[in-house]
Amino acid sequence: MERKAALVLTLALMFIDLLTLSLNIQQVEAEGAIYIKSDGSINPSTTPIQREGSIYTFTDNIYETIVVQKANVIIDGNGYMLQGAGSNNGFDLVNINNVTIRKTRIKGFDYGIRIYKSSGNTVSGNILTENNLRAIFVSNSSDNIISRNQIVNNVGEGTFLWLTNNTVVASNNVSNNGEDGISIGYSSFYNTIVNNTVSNNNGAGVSLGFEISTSNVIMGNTVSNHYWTGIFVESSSGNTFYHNNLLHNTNQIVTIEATNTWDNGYPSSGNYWSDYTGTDANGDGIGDTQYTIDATNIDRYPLMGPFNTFDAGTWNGVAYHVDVVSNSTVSAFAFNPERTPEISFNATGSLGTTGFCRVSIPKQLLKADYPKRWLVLVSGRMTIPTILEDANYTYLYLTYNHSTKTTQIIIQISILGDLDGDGYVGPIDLNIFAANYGKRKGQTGYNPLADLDMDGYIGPIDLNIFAANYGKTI
Ligand SMILES: [Ca+2]
Ligand SMILES: [Ca+2]
Ligand SMILES: [Ca+2]
Repeated sequence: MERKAALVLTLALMFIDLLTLSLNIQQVEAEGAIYIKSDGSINPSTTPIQREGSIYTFTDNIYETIVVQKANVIIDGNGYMLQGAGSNNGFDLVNINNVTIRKTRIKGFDYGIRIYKSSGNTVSGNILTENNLRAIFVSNSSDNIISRNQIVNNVGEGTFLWLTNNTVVASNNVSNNGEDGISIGYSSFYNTIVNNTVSNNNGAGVSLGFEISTSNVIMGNTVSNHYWTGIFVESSSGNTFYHNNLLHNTNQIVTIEATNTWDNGYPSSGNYWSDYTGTDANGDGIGDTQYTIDATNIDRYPLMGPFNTFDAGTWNGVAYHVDVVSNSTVSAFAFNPERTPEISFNATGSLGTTGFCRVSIPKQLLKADYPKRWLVLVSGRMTIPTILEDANYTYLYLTYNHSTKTTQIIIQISILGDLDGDGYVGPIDLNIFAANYGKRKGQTGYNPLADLDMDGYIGPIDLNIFAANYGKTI
């Protein structure tokens, strides 16, 4: 009994010790912190931050926690450092909305940025390194945006969403962190994890675990080179993963007691898995056999090459992307909306191999309706692509040979009958058409571009179409 009483006493003393310690820490933290106060003032006023209206700009490095108590402000690190001594939070946002934190190098805290019970905040264009627990920690919050940050070389996790909804994590580089790269946990719903580069983290690249998280969408991310696993899912079902590239992870995925969706239907497709061994006999860029994770987790439409997405500009207030799935390295993407609208990009690959690409073009951006059609130029040669469609996209599939030169691919809208591709149906086209007239597919002189109804014969039907379009421009 004595021993037990002594133990209880010891524990009680330890508890009081811990309590005192934590109170002290809180006091120290409060004394050392910098406040952007609800009245807009900065405390202490000697802090190297310049205020201009609602914009607060660093004028030097800062070595204390910044507690943001004012809503609707922008805090611009201006490339300076916010550096801690290995504890506390860098930026602390509690019960505060519509704050933007940008262009700050945040280093050496427990949490580089903590967002708690807050919404409408944006964290963008920051560099977060060497933070101990989580570089960015969003909890009990909704409708925040974490975009275009470098979240690299942190001791703990990259980004953690905890009890958090409707938050977008987009276009970040989340690499070389000591634990998980991007984590979604503890009942987090309707978040979108999109277009991030996630590589070489010591935990999982993307993790959905710790209690049920559902209705999250994970798309367009490249998750590569994880020693343990690219994706980890535990007890979280009803999430959707598609258009991700899973490259060279020891385990591409570890899933425990979870059922999730791994594709976006056909022809939109699923993910690219670097260990997929299937083939594509029907030439649509999608493997002919499914990628099976386990009995309830199946990617029905695995891609035959990595997924790339490109910015095609903002038109009438809508931001458009063109996606290219290809076994080539794709570069120099451009969208030109001029008179003959076109998309162009370069493709390179190993000499002597066959390249393919599958280009997904939003119909709202570019559409070829009869009597117009898609025209593809591969290194200047006209090619007719295989075309698939769904409600929102046209998918163009084409193949070519990789050579020592870069293959330039141009996708244009053409008018039927414009056989020389100058955007006008005129005398030159008539000469070409006349030379091709009467030819069948397989015969010398059969020009698929002159077979305007694509029935395998260049004859009277084609002549009628040609005549109807004569003199027209695109
Ligand atoms: Ca196929
Ligand atoms: Ca022409
Ligand atoms: Ca024909």
